[in-house]
Amino acid sequence: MTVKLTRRKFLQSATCAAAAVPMARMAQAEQPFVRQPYAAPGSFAGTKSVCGGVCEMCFWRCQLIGKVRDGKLVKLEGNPKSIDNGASLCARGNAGVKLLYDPDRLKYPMKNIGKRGAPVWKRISWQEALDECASRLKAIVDKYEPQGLAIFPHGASAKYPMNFFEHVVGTPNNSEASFFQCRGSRDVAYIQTLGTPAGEEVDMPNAKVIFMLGTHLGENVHVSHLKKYLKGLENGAKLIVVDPRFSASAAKADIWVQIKPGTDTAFLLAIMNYLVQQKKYDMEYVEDFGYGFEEFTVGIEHASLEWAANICDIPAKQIKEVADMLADNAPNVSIHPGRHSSWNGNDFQRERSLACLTGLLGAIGVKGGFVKPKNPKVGRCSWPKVAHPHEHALQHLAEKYPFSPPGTPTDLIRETALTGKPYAIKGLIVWGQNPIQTIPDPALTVKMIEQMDFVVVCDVMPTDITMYADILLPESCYLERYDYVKKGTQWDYSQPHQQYISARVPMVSPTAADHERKDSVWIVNELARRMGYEEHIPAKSAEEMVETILAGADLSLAQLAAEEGIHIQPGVDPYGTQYDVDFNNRKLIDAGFPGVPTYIPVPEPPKGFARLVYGRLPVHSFNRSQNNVWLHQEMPRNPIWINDEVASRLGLNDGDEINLVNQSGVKSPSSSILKVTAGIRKDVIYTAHGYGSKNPQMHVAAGAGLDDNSLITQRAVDPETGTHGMRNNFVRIVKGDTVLDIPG
Ligand SMILES: Nc1nc2c(c(=O)[nH]1)N[C@H]1C(S)=C(S)[C@@H](COP(=O)(O)OP(=O)(O)OC[C@H]3O[C@@H](n4cnc5c(=O)[nH]c(N)nc54)[C@H](O)[C@@H]3O)O[C@H]1N2
Ligand SMILES: Nc1nc2c(c(=O)[nH]1)N[C@H]1C(S)=C(S)[C@@H](COP(=O)(O)OP(=O)(O)OC[C@H]3O[C@@H](n4cnc5c(=O)[nH]c(N)nc54)[C@H](O)[C@@H]3O)O[C@H]1N2
Ligand code: SF4
Ligand SMILES: [Mo]
Repeated sequence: MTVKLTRRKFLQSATCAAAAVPMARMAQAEQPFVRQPYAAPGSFAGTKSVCGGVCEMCFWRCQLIGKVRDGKLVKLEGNPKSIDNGASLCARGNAGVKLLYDPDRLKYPMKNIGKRGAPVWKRISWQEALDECASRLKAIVDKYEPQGLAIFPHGASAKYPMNFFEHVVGTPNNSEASFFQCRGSRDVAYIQTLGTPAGEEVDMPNAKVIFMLGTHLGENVHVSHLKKYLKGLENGAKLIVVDPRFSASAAKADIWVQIKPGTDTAFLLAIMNYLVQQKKYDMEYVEDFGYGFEEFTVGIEHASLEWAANICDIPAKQIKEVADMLADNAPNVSIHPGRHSSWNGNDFQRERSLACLTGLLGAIGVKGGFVKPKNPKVGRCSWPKVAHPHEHALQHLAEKYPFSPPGTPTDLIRETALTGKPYAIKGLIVWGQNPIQTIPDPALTVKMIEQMDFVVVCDVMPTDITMYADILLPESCYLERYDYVKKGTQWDYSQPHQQYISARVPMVSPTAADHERKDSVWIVNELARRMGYEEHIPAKSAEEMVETILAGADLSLAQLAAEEGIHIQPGVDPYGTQYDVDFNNRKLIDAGFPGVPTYIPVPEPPKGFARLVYGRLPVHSFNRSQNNVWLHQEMPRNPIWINDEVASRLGLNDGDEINLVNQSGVKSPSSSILKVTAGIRKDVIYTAHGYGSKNPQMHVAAGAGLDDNSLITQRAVDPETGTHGMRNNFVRIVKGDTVLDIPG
């Protein structure tokens, strides 16, 4: 079956994955999407278009224009000048208006006069908030040295504070969710194999085959990336999707491999061994650019089709079919590197296998392959690096995880804080991250927080982490502030190559009578002054910071405004850059790890349990959009997917109210509804991340749906990178007071 889809049809099927599937059982099991009507936005007559905005409902940062009337934003649209997202925004991007005007948003600095976790808030002035933050943080640095502080940042506005605390104050304990709970193991594995981080740089519009392993594009929505994918399908690319679940992408696949979770590396090794044995790999590319190929072939020769079929619980002939389809269309194949790669704690090996497969097929620097475009150069505006003697801290990290992504593994920070060894961590700064819902083992995170002398949280919404702050700082949101520039290249290289530069500028005034929100540059500068670091301040304001970055590209905010918010310039031909492929990596061997990609088995579900797996919904961003009323109305609770045969044996029905309890007896604090479907393996239970806030101040989101993270109490730390595998947790179903075993 060749898939040809119009954009509308694709987006329909993206939100309702099984709609187009010729499987009677599947179609029966699907629940129609329930749409509740919401108030029509009214007329846009009399609005003024403001260009130059950049979305941050997720981190793809699409370029916006806003329709503004009487100083109020009434609608967001894609900037038609964009050569990235174009005039399109996703549902979440559109709903940014509702974040801006969410009545639950943080408005004033607040002090917790109750307990951490059970706060009683008292409104305080910025003066008081900053004085207290500065003196408490300074006291910790004086007593415990800079490594006595830890920062958990995420997002554009967190860069400035992160650099301040790392470069100037000197703490090495900095853990970004985007690395340690997301893409860290992918990027490091690609660096160790191809010498460059992966990005999601595959030329899907020009591919003959698109190969995706647990990447559920369509539910995972990044507008320009989705457009690339769609263009590839429209151009006739064949699609291979490896996923234990019938995802939005599996619904469009020519081959859907319903793999047993955690076994993907065995699958990839068997494909590569078959290609080598059958001499179906790109010998010329391997000869010219491969290193350690001999050892590699020996190291994977045990990986027969039957061996992998047995481990992965799929037919051997399907593995052969996949390998043949890749070889027959090489080198014009997109081996998608994935994005969220923290799965089971054997993730570095899987990502390295993906990179080796890319090299084996010669799918590098060619149409349809792994192609890294050159981004335009811009200037820098960062805190200067001030020398700090924290070698012992760094040594601790280097010894434990030699292939760690930038920053410090979250678990290492928690462990260090809880044991006080090799040093005490007594101050915590959280900026744009919600560790209670995004770091495995939330109870351990709470313990770490409890032993802190001081906790400051800067956020826009009262999400769960804010309940643990001593001082809570309200930041202006992405529609009210200047911050970092967005740069990139055109996504579809069938056009003349182009690059773009845009900057985030406010769509509406950041000040209003009903609140006192400030941007991160202002907040951090005020802190820096009070902590005695004034001389290092790199920019007086967020606006000045943006001007400095733009000046590096001979641009200015005025110039950008004159160019409708986006500067476009000729790009560099992205094809032709080839990368060496390290099939047998010496550095890994020297550090005591296998040089050749290796399958490491992961724990199996105990009898009566299924593996808990989670992913994205098109209408939510991580957990940050839970309280957004438009998005909430699209999907008020997260359906819990269960196999239809399992459901029928347990007497469960679609729409049943259920809960989950995990292997350690931890039950989710709030319940959700069951989705009975043939589109999931019997040994897996799946739900979407980003529900079930416990903060009563989130009037839309509190208690709505089930929080996947509450059940992720067992973490699997990737031995090479220190990133956090989160899918080695196992659950049973709770209906009423009865706990139901999952039949084997
Ligand atoms: N709408 C929306 N889009 C987003 C985001 C968002 O919050 N909302 N977040 C963005 C971010 S930061 C990220 S990192 C990405 C995340 O999106 P992706 O990187 O695409 O996906 P994951 O969340 O890792 O994976 C979910 C898929 O993996 C499958 N899966 C689970 N276990 C296994 C396994 O062992 N093997 C295989 N082969 N598949 C498995 C699941 O069934 C599911 O379909 O999405 C991005 N896009
Ligand atoms: N259980 C589980 N854990 C996960 C994942 C999962 O699927 N399941 N996914 C992982 C992945 S791929 C990722 S990328 C991470 C994401 O992890 P996080 O970064 O923790 O998640 P977000 O939902 O982006 O929200 C973080 C916080 O930022 C706040 N925020 C939003 N905008 C702003 C702003 O402008 N300024 C400030 N100061 N704060 C703001 C939000 O209100 C929220 O409290 O989670 C990872 N952890
Ligand atoms: S993909 Fe959607 S949420 Fe993410 S930046 Fe683009 S419009 Fe915003
Ligand atoms: Mo992510």
